[in-house]
Amino acid sequence: MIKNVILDTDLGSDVDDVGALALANILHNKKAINLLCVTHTTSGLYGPLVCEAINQFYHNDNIVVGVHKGKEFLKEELENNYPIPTSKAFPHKHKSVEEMLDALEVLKDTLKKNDHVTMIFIGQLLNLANLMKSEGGEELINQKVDAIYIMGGGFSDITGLPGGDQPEYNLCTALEESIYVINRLKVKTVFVDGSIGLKVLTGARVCQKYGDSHIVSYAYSRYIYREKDNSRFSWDPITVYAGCVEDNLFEEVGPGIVTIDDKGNTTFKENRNGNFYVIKNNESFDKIQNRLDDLLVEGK
Ligand SMILES: [Ca+2]
Repeated sequence: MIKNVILDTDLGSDVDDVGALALANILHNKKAINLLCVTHTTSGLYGPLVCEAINQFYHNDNIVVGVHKGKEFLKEELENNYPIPTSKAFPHKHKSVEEMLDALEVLKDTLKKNDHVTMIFIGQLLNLANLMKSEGGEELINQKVDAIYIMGGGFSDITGLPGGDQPEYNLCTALEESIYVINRLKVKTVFVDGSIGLKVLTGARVCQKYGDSHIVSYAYSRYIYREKDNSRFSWDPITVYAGCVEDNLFEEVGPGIVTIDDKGNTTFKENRNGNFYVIKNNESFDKIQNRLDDLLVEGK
């Protein structure tokens, strides 16, 4: 059975969300997953339009993008960078975020209509916290969600890698929500520590091959912190891959219990009654990079 997937992103502040959403569309088109919907978690005005543009680029403009309509969060961050030019260069369904549906409604509606859902979070956990705090939201998750994948936390004791920053960016930029979510989640939850993403640079091959005709290439080659070959660290593409594809690239260590302190530092302790897992790479970083770049290049 192919996985039903919901992808929640903070696309806009970093460009690897573009590669991650492209990957989700590519896996959907290969019928490896069923991408049910996309939700966007910041108050950025252009990130959600780029999400729609990516879906449309891959002929999936029927996949709904919901936007965060709660308290204002990271509104202006780095929008001049790649989201504005990319949203102007590629067509998308809506003219502005005001016209788009509320992420909370999209999440609830999608969960009500589907079973065995995998939710993947590659930004802050605002939409997930809002869903859990809403009436019936937690029950919906417990009934409908098989697993949650989160790009977040630092677990260098498990990955064996340096660079798993503590406190980690995604969790500590919306700390109240992260603590709320981590303390209450009862379904299987898998953390992807940023240290693996830091070892894997992707995007160069798609940029080299397609130039500005390709939305991934267009965004990556305009991102302010890109590498010289237009590649970027792969935190989010790795999280999407690990959440969608069951193969031997990654291993889920666990079960156990994850705790988060009031500064956002995370700890994992093995416990057979726990519901948390942490990702560890099983294959070389070169192999992971090649697999992700192969998909990005083949996908179009
Ligand atoms: Ca992200």
